[in-house]
Amino acid sequence: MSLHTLGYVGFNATDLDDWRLYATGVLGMQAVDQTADALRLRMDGKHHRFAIHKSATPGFAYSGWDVGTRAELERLTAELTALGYPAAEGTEAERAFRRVVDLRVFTDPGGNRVELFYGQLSGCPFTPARQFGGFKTGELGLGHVVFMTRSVEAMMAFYAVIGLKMSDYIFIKPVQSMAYFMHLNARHHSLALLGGPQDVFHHIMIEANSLDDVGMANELALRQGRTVTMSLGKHTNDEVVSFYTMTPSGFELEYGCGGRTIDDQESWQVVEYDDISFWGHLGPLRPPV
Ligand code: MBD
Ligand code: FE
Repeated sequence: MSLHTLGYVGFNATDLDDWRLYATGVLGMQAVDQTADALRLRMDGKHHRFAIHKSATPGFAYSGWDVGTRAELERLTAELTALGYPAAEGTEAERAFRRVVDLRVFTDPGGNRVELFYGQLSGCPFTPARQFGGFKTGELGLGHVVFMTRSVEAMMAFYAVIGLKMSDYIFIKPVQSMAYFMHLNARHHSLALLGGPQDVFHHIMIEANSLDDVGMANELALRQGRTVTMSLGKHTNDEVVSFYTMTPSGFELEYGCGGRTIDDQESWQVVEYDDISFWGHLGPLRPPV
């Protein structure tokens, strides 16, 4: 299996101070630095995993995929270019801000900015803002991103080039649409696609090492007055116990623990589930009544 991982993400927001309060006070992240333009947040020994950019239009900005080496960056760039997805070179300012050796910038079929990179600065001391047992990252990457899209087939073909393979499907009855879960390392899914009427970012998931930290984050979210969009629950496919809150960027963040891994790609069976959760996760995808 490839060692490609979801390495960093960028989001837009009108209020960086609110994002810092949320990330440090609820999620357990460390604020690395904040300027008038951007807030960078650390989750582990990587320089930062989240960058929040000041913008009048809040929402998703980019996903950054660590492809390991310059040779792999060149190979994937050639393959995507041949498929009709031309690359832009990352600028010197982008390399410096992201603390990577090099990056290429693409646009996926849904119109989302995608960055492939290698050489993210690591070995940085992680000092969370509160007592916290850390995030599950490393060879699993930082978590998963989920897009709603009108172009499921084209999106799957694009991300397949980067190495994403099908894990399983869930037909989500309340919204009458299929969700596709894909992996590119042992994390059950680093990307999911939800068929739907528009191309829009749905949620990002990050994984704590312990259930206590998920329970604590749930309490702190409520104490901070954050909107819990899906209650605590356990997913069927990846077995993650999680809850969802609305971020200051206007999309949801799933905060979980206990995800199963795909350790043997050869023997993995792709199956379809008929519900997203064994229990809980009451909200739009699992209506309480
Ligand atoms: C997930 O991570 C998820 O967000 C949903 C909706 C279903 C299964 C796993
Ligand atoms: Fe999720």
